[in-house]
Amino acid sequence: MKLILTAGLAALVAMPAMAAPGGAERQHAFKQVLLDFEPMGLMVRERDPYKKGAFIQHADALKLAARQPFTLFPPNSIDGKSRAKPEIWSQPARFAAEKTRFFAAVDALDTVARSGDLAAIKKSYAVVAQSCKSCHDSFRGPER
Ligand code: ASC
Repeated sequence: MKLILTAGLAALVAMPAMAAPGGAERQHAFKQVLLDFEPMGLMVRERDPYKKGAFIQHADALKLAARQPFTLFPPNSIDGKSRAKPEIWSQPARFAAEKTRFFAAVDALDTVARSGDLAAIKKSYAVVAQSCKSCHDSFRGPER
């Protein structure tokens, strides 16, 4: 009996953490992506010195970080903090195609990072940035 009560209480306490994710969770996850994407951007724009090892570390981390936000788009998860457009859910194949293209671009950047070929890295970085923009143009609404 005591065990059942304890388990019940634990489930109740855990509920907020288990609530469906919304805009705030997605925005946090996308900000984590920028923590790796922006330092690479500074290097490809030659605002910071290019360092092969640091660039590879960011490219490795980006591969993991880039996947995370896309686990946080369950149906009916537009809330007050969300810029997600309803088209994400009404045109799932188009959204999935953007996601697939983004992951492919991020994976290609990680591969080319290992070459240390800065000209090739710049091109690959631009493909990732274009993928961000393409998805935002179709599926991200204005700030609210
Ligand atoms: C960024 C950022 C984006 C993309 C996009 C690329 O650094 O925050 O949303 O790149 O602007 O065009």
